[in-house]
Amino acid sequence: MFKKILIANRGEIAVRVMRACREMGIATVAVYSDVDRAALHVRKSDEAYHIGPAPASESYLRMDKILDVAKRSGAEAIHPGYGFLSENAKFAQACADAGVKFIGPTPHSMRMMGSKTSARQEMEKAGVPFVPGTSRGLTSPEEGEEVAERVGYPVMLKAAAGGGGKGMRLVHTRQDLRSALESAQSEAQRSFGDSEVYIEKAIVNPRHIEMQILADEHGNTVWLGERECSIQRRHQKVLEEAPSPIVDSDMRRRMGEVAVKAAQSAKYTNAGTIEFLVDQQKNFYFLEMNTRLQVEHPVTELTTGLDLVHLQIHIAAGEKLPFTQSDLAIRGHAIECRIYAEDPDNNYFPSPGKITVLLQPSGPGIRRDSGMYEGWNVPMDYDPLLAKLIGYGSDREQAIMRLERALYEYFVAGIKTNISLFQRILGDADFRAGKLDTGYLDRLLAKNNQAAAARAAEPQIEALETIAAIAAGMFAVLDPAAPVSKNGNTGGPASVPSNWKQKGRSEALR
Ligand code: MV4
Repeated sequence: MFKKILIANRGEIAVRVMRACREMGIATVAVYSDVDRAALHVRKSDEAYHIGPAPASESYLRMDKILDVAKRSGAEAIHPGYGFLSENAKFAQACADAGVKFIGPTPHSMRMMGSKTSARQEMEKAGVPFVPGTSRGLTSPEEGEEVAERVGYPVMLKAAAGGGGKGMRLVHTRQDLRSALESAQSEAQRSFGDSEVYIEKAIVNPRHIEMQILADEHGNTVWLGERECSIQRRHQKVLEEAPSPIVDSDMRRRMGEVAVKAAQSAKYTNAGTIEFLVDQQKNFYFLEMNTRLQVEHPVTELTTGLDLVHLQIHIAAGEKLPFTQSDLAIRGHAIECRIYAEDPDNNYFPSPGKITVLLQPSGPGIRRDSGMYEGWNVPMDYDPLLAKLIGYGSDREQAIMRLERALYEYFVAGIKTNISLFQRILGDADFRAGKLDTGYLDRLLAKNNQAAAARAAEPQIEALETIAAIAAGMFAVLDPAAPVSKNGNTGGPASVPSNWKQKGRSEALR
């Protein structure tokens, strides 16, 4: 087993990985940039090395600097976390060349799953269902038109080197296909240096459900249950839960077996996730594979009772999985809220700055994976994820109640956060009914914006009513022939001034 591990990341995930290391008696090495000198992951580590200025390109993405720290500190392994170099095959290879164990899959698996078309070709061979369409880039507009006729409109054009929604085009009719294909290819060339674009039938209002898998280096692969990740804003997940409200045990087993087949076709090792699109009839289609530990892994940990980071480290140390598929069971329900330093009243723009007061929730069923502390300066240079708040219960209702209670306890001053967004989501009828799809959050925010616009208009409406009432009162007084009801009202809107005002005025002016 390793004696020392370097965590090539920052924020909440670096703290999370360090916790697993400390529990295993493994020393930890942190790396940090100028703005992270006082960051929590630096404070929690046994050793810390400065690796450069704030920009990730000069610090957390600098493979040479990170490998140099591994050598100087004597770290035998590197955990990449998520983001940064976690899915960089060149980095995984550089670790292997330097004799440092990369805690994750091999460069081969990463490369195979990194290109959306090579991944689809592998799935085709493995018999894994993927969205009808091509598994290679289109070679001509005519080919695109032929496939679109076969699978049926609407279709989705996607960049092979893309991901996370970049380089995607939804096309509804044949007339629009050629121009959409040209613009998708030129955008792909500009954004990814690779103009390859393939075509799929568009799944309307899909759910995004992903399956966690775990594989050791001795050919054993298991599935650990699914996560519902449909609540996203601009392709960024906001709230995730396990299990999915619509997956029953039979569907779970089928998705799990497909995910294991996909992982085995890539000779995958360590923790990975197969993303599926699920249509309204609950058919599921391979979308892509994530070759890293994901932000939302805690909801799987809570519903399986496993520690995925412990298991990643044991696998990287060459050990066999300590269980088989039949040993595993899903129990209870977990929901994760991603707490971002963003201003919900200003289009969710990042809200960096000093955290002047921080009151954090705890209590029954609450897990908090946090990278912040009172007095810390949230930098503007990185993803604004501050912490993950996870509620666990014996069922979905209890998880929701506990999370609502915990959000009520959360108090962060000095910066803005999106905590209020979760209070809206958890209280929303569609959310409680499990009626989710990738458009859910856009619809909720539009609903809230309409309500906010109506509230904003209210003062004007009240002002207009008051003006109308005054005008009516003045008219009644100035025109004695106007009908006046017995209580002195002139029959105007309900907000007409009260009787005594009316009476007083009419006496005085007569
Ligand atoms: C799709 C799709 C519908 N039909 N492909 C978005 C990012 C990338 N992961 C794939 N995405 C989609 N691919 C077909 N054939 C809808 C989406 C999609 C989406 C997928 C998962 C999570 C959120 C999403 C938000 C918008 C669109």
